[in-house]
Amino acid sequence: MNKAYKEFVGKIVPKIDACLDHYLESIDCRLVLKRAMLYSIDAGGKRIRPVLTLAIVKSLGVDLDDELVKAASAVELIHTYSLIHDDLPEMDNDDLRRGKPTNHKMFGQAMAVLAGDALLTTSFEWLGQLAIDDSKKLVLIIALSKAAGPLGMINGQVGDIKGENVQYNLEELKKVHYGKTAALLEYSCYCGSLLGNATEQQQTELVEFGKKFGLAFQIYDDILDVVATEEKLGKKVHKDNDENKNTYPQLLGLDGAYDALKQNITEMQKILARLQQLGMDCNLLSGFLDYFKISEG
Ligand code: GRG
Repeated sequence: MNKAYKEFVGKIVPKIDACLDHYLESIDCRLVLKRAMLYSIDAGGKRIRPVLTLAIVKSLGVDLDDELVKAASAVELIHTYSLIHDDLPEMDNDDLRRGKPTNHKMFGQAMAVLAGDALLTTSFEWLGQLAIDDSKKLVLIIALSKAAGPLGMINGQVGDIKGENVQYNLEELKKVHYGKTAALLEYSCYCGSLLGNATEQQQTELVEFGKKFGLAFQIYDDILDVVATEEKLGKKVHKDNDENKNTYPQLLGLDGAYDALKQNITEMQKILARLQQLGMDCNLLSGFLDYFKISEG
């Protein structure tokens, strides 16, 4: 495990957690709504999206402060809303998430929908309130809207639902994975490049890194659904197969899925090498590649 990455995660995740809790606690709304929002926010997520943003900002030589932590954490609200809605009976119908009862199991379906809606809208409020340059704020708000909306995550989810019992080809599957998973991770890298004042060339590479990381992240998620246990994942396994979902193992076989994952990892390593040549210290960012434990295959 990359030491710089481990130390960074150990220090930054508690700050992200505290930021999320502090601002959500301060909202003057019905207590049950606040509890439902905080339940899923505090349910043990890895915070990989804000961590990625902040790792990029730091690697670009900018000191992290509370405002930057808030800027980076806005995407976590959207990620959490997407999981709450994805778990609903009308979508994936899951009872367990991160080893705990899903939001609608705790608060009922109506409150789960509303808690998700509230997290989604609060995310944009946070970005709008940031004490950073107005033009940067606007660019971030548009980028996050695109990543989370019908050009990104929502489109991916529709592709996922419409793909049940329909065989996608690799290009079609990549598009679904891009929307479902990579769009938010790509945004996280874009956000980091903007807040860290990356050059245009660095920004292009960082956005590509996010896209590849996101695709690898979803391929790995597909693989885990086949090879991992419910205990390890904190959610049901083998669901993709049971629901006839389009996944990398279903399309390419398990070995083919591992090969695709390895190819993405190699491409990410090449991007990091190019970023290093562009003057960025990529030691911390290389730690994100350790997330994929391909030896399990
Ligand atoms: C319902 C609008 C709407 C969108 C749902 C993102 C998504 C679209 C559904 C969630 C289920 C899923 C397979 C998402 C793919 C991305 C993924 C692997 C999410 C899990 O992300 P982690 O591992 O979660 O970062 P933690 O628990 O660490 O926060």
